[in-house]
Amino acid sequence: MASSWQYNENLSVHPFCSSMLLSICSFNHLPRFFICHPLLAIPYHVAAMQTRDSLSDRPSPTRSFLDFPARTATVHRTTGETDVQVSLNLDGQGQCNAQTGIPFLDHMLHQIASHGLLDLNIQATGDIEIDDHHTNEDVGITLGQTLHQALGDRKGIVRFGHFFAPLDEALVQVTLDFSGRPHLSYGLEIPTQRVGTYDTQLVREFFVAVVNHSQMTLHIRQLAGINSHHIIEATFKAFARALRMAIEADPRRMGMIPSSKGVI
Ligand SMILES: [Mn+2]
Repeated sequence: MASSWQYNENLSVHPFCSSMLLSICSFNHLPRFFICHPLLAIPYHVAAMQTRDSLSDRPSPTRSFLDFPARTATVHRTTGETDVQVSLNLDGQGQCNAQTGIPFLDHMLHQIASHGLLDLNIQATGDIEIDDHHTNEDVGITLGQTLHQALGDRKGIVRFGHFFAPLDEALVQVTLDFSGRPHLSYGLEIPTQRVGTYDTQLVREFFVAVVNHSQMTLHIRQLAGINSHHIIEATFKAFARALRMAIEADPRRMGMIPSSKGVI
């Protein structure tokens, strides 16, 4: 198994430095190391950065570190109301191509990809001449299905994730768990009916759909916020970062399902 953070033996450093460097590269202990050894940290930091730069062309650090099989999924879902195709790479680089016909939803999907470090391609057509409800919901359903498929049996993942995201005056906390038990606790109080042309009631509908089809437990708490755009965008950013935490590898869980029951 190749590690993108593996120790580079070509660096000329003292053996003690080498062992420290290995720890830094493998387990990302740099902040603690700075605190314990402020005068010694700089050369290690430089060496670590050189190592990282020499490996920077690697496509996916998380995946290679864990040796996960490819964690990708594509779902094409067609109904009488919508046609939605979602392709997802959990170990991506934040690339997003979202064309749902709902510009504000596209903006939020970009937040999920960018801050979740997912690669996301979402193409949707739907009956938006009625309103955005069906397309918004079906994008959420299909995204939830791709998440569920790409995660598979959940072996080796952290499983839980949480994040507080500020956006100016808005502050939103998201906590989630890939528990296998769909649940949404939705605590947003969005002060306006619309953001642009987007009906703000559709935020809840989107997350209901994602939760039910990814089998995720999701709690959303709004701690502050005045502007509707800020509140919603902070929510999607917090969701993305919490998602990123939950789907990343737990090196001590390698090959194991993160549940005391042995199954999720
Ligand atoms: Mn925005």
